[in-house]
Amino acid sequence: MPMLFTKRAPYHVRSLCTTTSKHLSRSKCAHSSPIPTISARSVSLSSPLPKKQRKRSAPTSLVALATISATLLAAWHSSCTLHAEAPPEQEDDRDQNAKEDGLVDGTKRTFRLSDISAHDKDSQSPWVIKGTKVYDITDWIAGHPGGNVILRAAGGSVEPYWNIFSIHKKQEVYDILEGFLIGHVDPQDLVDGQVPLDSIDDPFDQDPKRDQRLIVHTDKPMNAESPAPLLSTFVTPVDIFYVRNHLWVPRLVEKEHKLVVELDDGEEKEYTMSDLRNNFQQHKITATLQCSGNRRSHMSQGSRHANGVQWDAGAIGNAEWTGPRLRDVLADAGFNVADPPDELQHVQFVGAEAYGASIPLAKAIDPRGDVILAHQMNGKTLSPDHGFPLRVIAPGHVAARSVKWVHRVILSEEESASQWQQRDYKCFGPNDTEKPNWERAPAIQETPVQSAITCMRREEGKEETKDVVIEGYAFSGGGRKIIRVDISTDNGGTWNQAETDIDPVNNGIRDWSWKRWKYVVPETKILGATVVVKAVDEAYNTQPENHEPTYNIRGNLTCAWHRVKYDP
Ligand SMILES: Nc1nc2c(c(=O)[nH]1)N[C@H]1C(S)=C(S)[C@@H](COP(=O)(O)O)O[C@H]1N2
Ligand SMILES: [Mo]
Repeated sequence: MPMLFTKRAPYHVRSLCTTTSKHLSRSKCAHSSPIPTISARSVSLSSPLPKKQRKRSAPTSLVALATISATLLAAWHSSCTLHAEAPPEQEDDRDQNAKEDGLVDGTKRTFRLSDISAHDKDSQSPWVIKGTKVYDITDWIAGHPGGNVILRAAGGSVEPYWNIFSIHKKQEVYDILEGFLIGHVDPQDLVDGQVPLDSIDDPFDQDPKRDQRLIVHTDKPMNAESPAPLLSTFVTPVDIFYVRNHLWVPRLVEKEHKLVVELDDGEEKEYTMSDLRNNFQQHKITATLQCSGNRRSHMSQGSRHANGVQWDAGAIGNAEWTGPRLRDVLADAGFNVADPPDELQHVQFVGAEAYGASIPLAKAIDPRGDVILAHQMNGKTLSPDHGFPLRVIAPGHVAARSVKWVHRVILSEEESASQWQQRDYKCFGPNDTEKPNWERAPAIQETPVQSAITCMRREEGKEETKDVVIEGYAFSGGGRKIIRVDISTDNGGTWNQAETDIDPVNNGIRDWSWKRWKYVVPETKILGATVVVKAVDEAYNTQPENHEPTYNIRGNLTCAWHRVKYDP
């Protein structure tokens, strides 16, 4: 039986502190203030197709459907455990007749919702509903580029899924589906001519509960950021670590979880979680994850509206991650990490819910690249939102490449074919807003230098002198150290340096963690003033003064000076 859609009231979100980029005050760092109700929104992902498909073998039936997206080809890897093992089911005669009749004229038959729901993912003949039409997708599954992911919808409406995988919303896909039409939903089960909402499967209904302090931008899928003032510790607590999900949270069982490594010759090697924990040296790295969209709202406010979730400065966090090196696992699987073939350039990762991304092979096999397959975050088993039981951590690279719920690693000549590699996480010229050339822009990997103000508060015990402590983070991609953090309390007219030796000193060669900084100033000096921060990394890269030069329609990699007015 499909899970039922629970008619939940929209989330009421409360957080300790609401920070906005324009306005951040002492009082806001200290106590709670309610945030307005945020209603559930369904997020539609951009969709057109990447031209190149990854070179690898595919079932022959797939060729016939090759016009459907390479994005779903990536998803195709994600699902191998969902079906096929189910025992043969006794179909009732009516179903059989319906199917036969359907071949002749599928429009004549009607089915009760209760009958349709029996044709779920475990059934021998899975059905889906779209609108009020019923389709038997049994013969589509083998060839469906998204593979068994479509079975998630079996027994109910396919629409909630196609709202997520918006790539389906086009005529050629509808035409394929039409070939599987077997009838209509019985009018007795319709309300106002439609399938009632409460019978529609909600892909998100197994999502975990989240900490109420997170600032929720969308709840299905969950996109929630840390309230900036809570980013006040070197290691960010798991509960308030930002959550960025494109889809639902797959509920996985550690004992059953397997990681498949697909080598360049197509050979596959499988690892259980216990193999990964016990048969490899475990590494602990402290690394910052930053969403490509962190501070996007600052770009929207400082330049023009940029598409995507309007994150403030809290789509970033620093954590301790533990697991084996990807390099060691690849070597164990039989890959020559010391001398890889030239044409192999990428390592693709596939998440169990269908997300996918890739990193350059050079990063994956660099002994100092520290790419790990993490099963722990801050010393504890990963939480469902952050990738339980296994996720990639590719430190120094944009967080979109640190694939959660990873269950497949593929060595390839090509990047991941997913929309998150081919389209969403790229930048374009400030002028390139109408029809950006997706193929020309490279996928974001290492990230530029960044800094932000997270809190301004009166120093404790210094009430008479009324010093204000300004705090924040600075971070750069590629393991480049932050060498300086510059602060201005007159909107960029004059500068001083912030204190940066707050956190443990990194003696390693690369710096995967943010550097927190602090600057203390008499309150009288900054009342009504605009405080600005900019950072410099070891390559002497720094941040642009304004948002316009780095404006891009996707709002990725916002990194202009962060300006906040002090107005207690
Ligand atoms: N499987 C999977 N991995 C994923 C994502 C996802 O939606 N699914 N989101 C990516 C993006 S865009 C970001 S910013 C990080 C967020 O990681 P977090 O939710 O643990 O903070 O995960 C990345 N890995
Ligand atoms: Mo992200």
